[in-house]
Amino acid sequence: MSTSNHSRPSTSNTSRTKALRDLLQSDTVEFLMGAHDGLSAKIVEGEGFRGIWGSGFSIAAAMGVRDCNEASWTQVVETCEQMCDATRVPILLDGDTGYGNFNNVMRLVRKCEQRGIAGICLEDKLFPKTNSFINGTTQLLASKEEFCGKIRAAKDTQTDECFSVVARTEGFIVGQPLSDVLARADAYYEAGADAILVHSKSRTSDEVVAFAQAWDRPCPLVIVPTTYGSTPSAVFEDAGISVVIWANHTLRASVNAMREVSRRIYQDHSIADIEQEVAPLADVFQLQGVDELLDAEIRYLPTVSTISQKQAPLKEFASHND
Ligand code: SPV
Ligand code: MG
Repeated sequence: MSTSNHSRPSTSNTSRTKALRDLLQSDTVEFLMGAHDGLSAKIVEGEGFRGIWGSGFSIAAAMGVRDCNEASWTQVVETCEQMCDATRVPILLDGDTGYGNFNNVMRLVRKCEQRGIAGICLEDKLFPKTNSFINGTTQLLASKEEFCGKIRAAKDTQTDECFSVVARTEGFIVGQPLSDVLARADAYYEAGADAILVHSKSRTSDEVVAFAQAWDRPCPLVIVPTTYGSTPSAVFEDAGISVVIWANHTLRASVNAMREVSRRIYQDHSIADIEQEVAPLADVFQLQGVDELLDAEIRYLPTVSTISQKQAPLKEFASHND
């Protein structure tokens, strides 16, 4: 066993689950930022976010597929594991419907715990789900009873007591009235949910604020204000919302950036004018942790002369960044 004290500090799974639970139960409003791969997760963490939303929509889009369970659950969990490996903050995985019935949920929770994922959000639609903003009127909800079984199965399966199960109701998405949405959330709380995510596709925050005002259970509320993003966060805080998820903005920012750079290089047949506008290689090396490798080379390679030709360019670019 190595006695080195130079190794990268790690964050144990337990401290991440505790960190997510603390965010959910915080007295002030907290924010999770969506990410879809190791790089975006690292960038989100680097900008100060204390937790990450493993967005199903964004992970699917990054794979070039629809947010309709076209990506398999193992692909999603593997992607989320890469995000965990790249960061130390907790990740709440968007687990959609749990990819099947209660039994699939149980296996999903086991795998999430094994991979260092701090919590999972399950939604009360039918598998295969469709993104909430696609043709919502044709979307079907699971029965309250069936979904409660999934929540109970998830809670009974987790081995880390701080692993969080967030129950997401899509009642407003399919046009249910407030009373029905509240009844669903109430049942999910009784089934053991650690928080309720109440989703809405309204252009205003009225639905979720009305929900929050009527919610009298000691159970945190989570929202995803993608369509009502112009609402100031103070409104959410005043309404008693615990966690706000900015779900998909890293993915959408990357779409614009990749399209623009591809368009210009295609038109110009040159990269000359673009160089100053893209991230320097040294920046990417830093995000990849090349410094750590250079440090390890000094400790583990017998002599500098043994550094392979393949590794040498990394050193060169890294030092140009100084
Ligand atoms: C996601 O990010 O995958 C979500 C949030 O579920 S939303 O797309 O806004 O429904
Ligand atoms: Mg989703």
